[in-house]
Amino acid sequence: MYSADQLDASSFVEGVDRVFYIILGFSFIFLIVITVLIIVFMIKYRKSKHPKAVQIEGNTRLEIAWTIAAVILVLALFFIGWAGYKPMRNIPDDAMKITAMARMWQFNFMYENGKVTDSLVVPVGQAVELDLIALDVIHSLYIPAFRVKEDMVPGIEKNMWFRAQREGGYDIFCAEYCGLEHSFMNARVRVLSDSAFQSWYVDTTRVEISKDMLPWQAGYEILRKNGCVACHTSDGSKLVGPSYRGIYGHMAEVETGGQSREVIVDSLYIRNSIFNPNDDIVNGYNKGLMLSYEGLVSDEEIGLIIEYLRHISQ
Ligand code: HEC
Ligand SMILES: [Cu+2]
Repeated sequence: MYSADQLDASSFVEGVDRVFYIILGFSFIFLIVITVLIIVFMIKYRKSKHPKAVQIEGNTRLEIAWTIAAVILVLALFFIGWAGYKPMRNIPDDAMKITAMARMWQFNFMYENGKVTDSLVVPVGQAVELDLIALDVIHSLYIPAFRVKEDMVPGIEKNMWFRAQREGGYDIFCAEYCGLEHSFMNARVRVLSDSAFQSWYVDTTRVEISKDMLPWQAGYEILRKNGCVACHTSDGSKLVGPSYRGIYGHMAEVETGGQSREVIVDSLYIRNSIFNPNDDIVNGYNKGLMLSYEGLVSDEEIGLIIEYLRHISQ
């Protein structure tokens, strides 16, 4: 929800809100004028007063007047809208670049120093450019509080930028219907002070795991942060992919290069399932849905994931 204190969340709020309220104002004026005219005409030309209908021929002057008035109005709205939109397309040269990746049903953000996160962390006051990559289907990155939204289309290079002006946390939504769990495809932007951002940025441990977590708990945290839980459950029920429950150490029926075979689910198989998901397709599931996590999940993290899978398979 927006509250008044977020009205300066980004430098675009003013321009976008101005157009919005001007258009809303015009709509309101027209609503009143048209409604009043309808009522006046209904009373003035009611049947008891005007028993015989009169045919009125065109009025050239009136028609020219309303055509010109409508064109001026629409052009004025266009230019006000354009003035608000143009700065959104002029990305400042000093903008900090972050790659935003979308897949079903998770956003990830990759920083220039290799940091990968599931929430977008940015410094206050600094221009940020997001390079948008969709890995599977069309998504759309929408930050309502900043008044920015841009489609993410597979195979097309797109970008967007903003300058956050107030420290705090704001919602990110996927604004393009992208399948089963689209409505849960959201994330957060965290706007930090410059010094807080710098100390966060230099810490390149990939997953923020607290010291008192057991390895299997850390493993679950990694599954959650990478959005694996959107497709895999831990309670034995089927989702988009097979459940994690009980798979470790058991046999899986898979199709490898068109051939059915049985494999034992061990560390090697799990690692390969994460980096090359389409090598072995588990029977009853579809190929091509799970994308490779190579470069996103480290070997160390896979170790923790395996700890978790063992834990829930005992
Ligand atoms: C978009 C949905 C989706 C996401 C997200 C996803 N997977 Fe999968 N996963 C699947 C599907 C579908 C299969 C079955 C087909 C196959 O084997 O490729 C699968 C198979 C697997 C298997 C083999 C399971 C078995 O029973 O043999 C493992 C292990 C696995 N995924 C781990 C992960 C991990 C770890 C992540 C997150 C880093 C992840 N998956 C994210 C859809 C997904
Ligand atoms: Cu989406």
